[in-house]
Amino acid sequence: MFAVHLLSFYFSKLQEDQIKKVDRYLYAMRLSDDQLADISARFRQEMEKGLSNESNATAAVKMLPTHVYSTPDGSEKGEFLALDLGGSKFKVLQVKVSEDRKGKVQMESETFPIPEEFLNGRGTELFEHVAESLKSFLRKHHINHTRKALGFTFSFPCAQSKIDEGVLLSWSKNFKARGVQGNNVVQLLRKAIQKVGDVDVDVLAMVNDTVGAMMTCGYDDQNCEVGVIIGTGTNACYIEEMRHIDLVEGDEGRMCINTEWGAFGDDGVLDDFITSFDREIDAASINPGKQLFEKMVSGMYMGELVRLILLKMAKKGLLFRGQVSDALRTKGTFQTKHICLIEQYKGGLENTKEILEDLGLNPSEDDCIAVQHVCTIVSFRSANLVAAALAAILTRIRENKKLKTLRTTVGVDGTVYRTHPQYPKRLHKVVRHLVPDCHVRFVLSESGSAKGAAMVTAVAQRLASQRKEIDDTLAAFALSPTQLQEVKAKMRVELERGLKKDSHPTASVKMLPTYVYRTPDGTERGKYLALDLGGTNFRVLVVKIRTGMRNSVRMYNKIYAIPLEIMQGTGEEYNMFTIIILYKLRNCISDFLDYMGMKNTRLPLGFTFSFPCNQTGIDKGDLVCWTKGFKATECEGYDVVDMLREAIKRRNEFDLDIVAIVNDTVGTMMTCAYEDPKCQIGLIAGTGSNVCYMEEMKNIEFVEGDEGQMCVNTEWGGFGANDNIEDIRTRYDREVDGGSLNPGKQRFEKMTSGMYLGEIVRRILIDLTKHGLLFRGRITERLKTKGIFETKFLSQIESDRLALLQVRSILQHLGLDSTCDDSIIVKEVCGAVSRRAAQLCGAGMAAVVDKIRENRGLDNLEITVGVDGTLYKLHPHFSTILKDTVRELAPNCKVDFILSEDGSGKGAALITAVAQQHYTDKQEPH
Ligand code: 0WK
Ligand code: 0WK
Ligand code: BGC
Ligand code: BGC
Repeated sequence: MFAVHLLSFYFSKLQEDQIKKVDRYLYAMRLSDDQLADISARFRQEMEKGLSNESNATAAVKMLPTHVYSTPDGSEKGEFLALDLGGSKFKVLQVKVSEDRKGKVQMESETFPIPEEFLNGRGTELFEHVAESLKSFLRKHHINHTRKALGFTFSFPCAQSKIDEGVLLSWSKNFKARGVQGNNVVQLLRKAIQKVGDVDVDVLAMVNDTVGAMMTCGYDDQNCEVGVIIGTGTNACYIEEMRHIDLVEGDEGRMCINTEWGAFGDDGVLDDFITSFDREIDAASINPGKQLFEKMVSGMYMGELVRLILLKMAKKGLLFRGQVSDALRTKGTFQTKHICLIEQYKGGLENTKEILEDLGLNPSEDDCIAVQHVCTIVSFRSANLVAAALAAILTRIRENKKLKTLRTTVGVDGTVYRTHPQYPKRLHKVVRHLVPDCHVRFVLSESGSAKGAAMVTAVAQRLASQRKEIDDTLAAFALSPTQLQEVKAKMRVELERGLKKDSHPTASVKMLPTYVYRTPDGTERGKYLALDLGGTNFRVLVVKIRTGMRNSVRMYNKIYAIPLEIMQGTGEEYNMFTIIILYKLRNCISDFLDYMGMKNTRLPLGFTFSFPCNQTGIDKGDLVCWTKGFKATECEGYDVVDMLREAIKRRNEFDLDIVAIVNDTVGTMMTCAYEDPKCQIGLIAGTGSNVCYMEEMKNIEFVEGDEGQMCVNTEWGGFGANDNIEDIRTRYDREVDGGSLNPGKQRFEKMTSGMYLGEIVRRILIDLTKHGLLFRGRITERLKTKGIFETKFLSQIESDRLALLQVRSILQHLGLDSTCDDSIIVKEVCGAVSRRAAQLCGAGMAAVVDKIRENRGLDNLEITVGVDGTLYKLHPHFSTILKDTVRELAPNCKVDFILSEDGSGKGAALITAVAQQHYTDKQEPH
């Protein structure tokens, strides 16, 4: 017994010496806790560099967005194909994910070789080899009968702007096929599959193997938010907060980041830890200066590191009595699998002896102990370095979550971690030592990353089908240039029909005469009262005009809201005007005249009345029909001016001289023409939608006289009443029309104006929610509430400056609990609806300006449009899209748009002034 103790003491002493010898020789590879903490801190900084916009381009650790937003949530299901390329084995797999988690995931896989010539040959050949392997797998497993979704695990650094795209930044490990770097590998794969033919698959997602590993482990452990590969290469991914990922838009939620930590140190930050052996490895590699961290850690290089160390120590006589063999001099003869054998507790030394003899060496016992320790130092350094980098990631997650203690799971894969006898234990130990405030569960990814790739593909498939449903829904709102041309042509036909004597009465675009024969010429002057009814607000104004054009108009106004019950008053005759006017107008005017000390002056009044009126004179107009939110009974068909006069007379508190009734488009045109004489068109894109323009009297067949011009109020809101735009009206338009105060009427208006756009959006959102595409499929009472989605929300939601977060708060405010994806979809729906509205107005306007151009027999027309209305004013894109559409559809017209700063009240006053002049001129015989 004593002898045994003596022997083992003698032996351990021996061992000790060898170990010390190696420790001295490789002291640079033995990293202390402080050094590891330092490396961890450096990696932390590299992560931040990679995440920030400013420094990403020069960052060594690229922190690549993966467009994977969450780990599996159990809703994944279906049959998928997966390709796993880039690790030590190239695999093709079929993955069946059953609905109920209990059913687990069935997988069939086959490993295919990658001949050397494809690793270094032309990229297209490599991908054709992959496609051929896929084809033979499908044949062998009789899977080729239905189109299958495919997830592609591609274990190299790729820049991804979406889940099914990946531009290879640089090859690593032993791959360097030509013509791939800088290209979209998903496209290369799709092309190769097409070329090979007879492979019916949809490549829906591309993931890095770290992401695959994380998702695979995440399927069984929801806490898994980190994926680590320690195999041929090494890398890690983790779930980061979107607000920290500058490269991707949006601050909401989280996304998985592929760190590509293999490149840590490529910018020199690890130089003080890189030994001469590492430099040698790097210099002899296919990508010198690149992937320095990987070359200190991963399986492709660990064996070679040991060989170089043994070779050097042998040459220094520290090993094998200075004997060196050809095999030991030859690159790649000593592999990482040898290290795994050598470091086995049981039989490690025997394995060492055998392996060294296979390398043509004749090792002594000491040599074997020394070689075993060299392997330990090399593999231990690898585990330490991985632990240091992983500790940085774990600390970041803990801080992102503002937690004292983090509980999380790390999914791991790779042959080094799988096959090295001590590696996992060492890694776990050092990690827990470096970050004691992180309780980490390490899970080995049993089935490789394919399962994870299938999960990502399942989510991508769900998102893709959702995307398709949303695209199909919104496709109806995407008008093609041809369709817009047709709308322009049809609008032109209706303009003509409205002007023609025989078709005017039945025309859908009413083309109402306004008895305004010219735009202002600067001779107007005087003091006028103006009323402005029909837009968002009711305004009463006093306008002072001094002769001369620029800045010679003074205005004072007060704004009043019109209560709904008045807008849609029912019961005894004339009640609407009576109440509103008397109270509002009287109070305002008397209050104003008091303020101005002009109590008993009788001022001429211009009345902007923004509804279709059949005028027979400047101060005579029968209301054709209410539009927008108005529906007061007993008014349609009656002369509006008479009704107003009647209402005022009833109270007899003050007297008004109503000289003109004006449509808001005309008021707007006049207001703007006062600034720009080329302004001959008035456009309202507000609660309602309408346009007026100066038409040649000779074309207005139902009004006496062929000389000069008259402004025509087109009332294009009625366009479509004769079903000529049913081809572009969607079912949402019909629903909104059906739910409106005037079904069947104002169809064009209901596709273009502020009163209705929000409602169209709401109905689309309901539909998408019904299909489970939004708001988790829950249709809340709020969402069912008509009119809650006011058009102003479109303008806010579509503002570029608004982050998704703010979109969410608007939806929150509407009582719609939404996710980040929901906000993106809502923003898209708003965009589709408002874009169509602007395009339709553009097409209508193109018809008007081209008509004016032809009226004047011009090849080219220069003209200005005066515009008003909250939609045009407040919506971030409406005006631009409208202008672009006019430019495209009426290329021979140079059309300027000027905003009416002062509203149509000023225009009404100018018209009143012109009307008065006209009137007095008629009185005084020249
Ligand atoms: C198995 C995974 C694969 C990954 C590989 C890494 O399925 O995606 O690339 O692990 O380990 P390696 O094979 O390089 O040792
Ligand atoms: C302001 C004008 C008014 C017009 C309104 C239209 O002064 O006459 O009706 O614009 O815009 P809305 O208020 O309907 O958005
Ligand atoms: C690649 C990574 C990959 C890792 C593990 C590295 O060489 O750059 O994308 O995740 O190997 O396979
Ligand atoms: C009315 C027009 C008005 C337009 C803009 C439409 O509903 O019919 O007269 O110009 O709204 O306010």
